[in-house]
Amino acid sequence: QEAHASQMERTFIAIKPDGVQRGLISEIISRFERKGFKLVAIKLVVPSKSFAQKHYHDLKERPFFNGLCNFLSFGPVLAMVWEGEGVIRYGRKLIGATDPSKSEPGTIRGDLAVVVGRNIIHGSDGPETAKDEINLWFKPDELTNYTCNQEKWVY
Ligand code: 3AN
Repeated sequence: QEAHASQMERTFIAIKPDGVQRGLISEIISRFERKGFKLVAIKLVVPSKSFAQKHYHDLKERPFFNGLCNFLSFGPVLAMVWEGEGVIRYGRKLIGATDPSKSEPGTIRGDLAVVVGRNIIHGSDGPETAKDEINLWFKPDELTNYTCNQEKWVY
């Protein structure tokens, strides 16, 4: 059991300005918490447009890139790092499909969002992007390391 404690997988999760302003922070955090994942970093930030462009650099050729970056930098974003076994892939599952009109009920987007341009949450799509996004949004000393008793009953 001890082996799990130090090198657990991490992912970057962000509640976008629409999710923050619609009052969905606690709803979204509670879904990750209840699953058994562990919050290791969190902060509320207003990204600049150039920061948003860095975050979404993979999408720079897409027609919606400019609107997407304006949207992300419109207001506070809740940036988080969550930790747990399989958290990258399962985090995506909790979030649901990119287009909320296609995401299943029971997922965050399926339950709480309607259109793709306002899909309330971001989650890293793989181990490399998780690493890059955590490094982009957080300084090393903003990431915590701790064990909590709850984990003894999750793993
Ligand atoms: P995901 O957020 O599910 O990883 P990506 O990486 O394909 O999906 O897209 C990143 C973001 O770009 C989405 N969260 C969404 O806000 C926006 N986006 C994706 N497709 C479209 C689209 N067709 N029109 C407008 N915005 C889009």
